Amino acid sequence: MEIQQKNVVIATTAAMVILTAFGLIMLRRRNKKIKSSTVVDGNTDKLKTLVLEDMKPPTEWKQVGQISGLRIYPLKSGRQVNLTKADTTEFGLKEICRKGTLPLRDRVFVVYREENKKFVSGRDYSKMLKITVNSMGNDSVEFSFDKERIIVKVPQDGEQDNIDMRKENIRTIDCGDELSSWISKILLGKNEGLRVGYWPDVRRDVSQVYKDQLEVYKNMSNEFTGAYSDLSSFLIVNQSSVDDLNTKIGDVKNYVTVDNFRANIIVSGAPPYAEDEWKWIKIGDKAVFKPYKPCTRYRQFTDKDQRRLEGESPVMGLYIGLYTKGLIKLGDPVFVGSS
Ligand SMILES: *[C@@H]1O[C@H](CO)[C@@H](O)[C@H](O)[C@H]1NC(C)=O
Ligand SMILES: *[C@@H]1O[C@H](CO)[C@@H](O)[C@H](O)[C@H]1NC(C)=O
Ligand SMILES: *[C@@H]1O[C@H](CO)[C@@H](O)[C@H](O)[C@H]1NC(C)=O
Ligand SMILES: *[C@H]1O[C@H](CO)[C@@H](O)[C@H](O)[C@H]1NC(C)=O
Repeated sequence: MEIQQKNVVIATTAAMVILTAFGLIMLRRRNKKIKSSTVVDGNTDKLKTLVLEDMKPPTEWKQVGQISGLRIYPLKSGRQVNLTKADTTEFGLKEICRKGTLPLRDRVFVVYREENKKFVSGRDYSKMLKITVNSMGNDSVEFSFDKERIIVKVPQDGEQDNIDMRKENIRTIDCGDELSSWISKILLGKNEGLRVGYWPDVRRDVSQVYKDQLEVYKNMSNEFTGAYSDLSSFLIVNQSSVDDLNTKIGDVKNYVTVDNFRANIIVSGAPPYAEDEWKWIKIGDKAVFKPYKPCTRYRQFTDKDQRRLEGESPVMGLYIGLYTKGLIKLGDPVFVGSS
């Protein structure tokens, strides 16, 4: 989802940043669950982000609802794929499929402009929302739009490029001329201009470019970034919050659905906006997630630091990062805990 970025880095906070980074380095490491890849360095321009070892999940949980939807968007801004069960990975949800079939993952394909490497989204070309990606065998995917389709081999390695995604430069592997010309024809009506990139499984680094966010959202971490998702590997939305929003919208013609938020996990049976209070989330009997930031849309902030950062952007849903892996499926109980 779009995060409205406000540049609020203030020179006078520099000393605080250094102190905070120092304090975090001093924090005791514990509870090693998933190996950290966060690099700590002496560069004061970068904020050291929390690592999983620094976090401690609760031991007691309370059920607040159950999973009513699981979605991935293999192409950023493309059509959603509904799943009934999914694997949780450090970069987001992954399809569980037959052996020998390439599992689809969340937002691993991205479209960008050839000339300046800037990514494009459904805001630029609404047709993107109807582009479907299907897995074809063990190493290929099919892209389709209406009756147009193309099958391409997913690049395993190959030359990496940097694409420009808002404040970040993110690495990508080009998917080749054929797909480039196919997508350019669909979206631009000509043979070239756009390229498609594939995720090379590298961890993004938000410690410098999103320093403003990190200063306010203390539980945000490099390890919670996804592939080409906006900021987070997982977005969870409570169905009842969407229902509640619709009662405020009033006019049925303008009703929104949970699909408008392009979330990965949809929870039913929780009170409206209860996500705000969720410090930790467990799904099923194993997967544990750390919520760290509201997704800004549709509701206003009361906290003054959040307000300074997000402006008047309303909230719907929560960005959460993976702490303990586990399979999750429709109907699984959702628990919250605090610590
Ligand atoms: C996914 O499920 C939702 C309902 O939960 C439905 O509206 C939508 O059409 C489905 N999408 C696809 C691509 O099957
Ligand atoms: C896909 O399967 C073919 C044989 O069907 C095999 O030669 C190839 O190595 C496999 N590729 C991957 C990426 O597993
Ligand atoms: C970070 O998480 C802890 C619980 O693990 C919570 O008490 C704290 O309020 C969170 N901090 C922020 C800024 O959200
Ligand atoms: C959202 O929270 C309310 C309050 O518990 C709950 O009644 C509702 O079931 C939740 N909705 C979802 C989708 O979990």
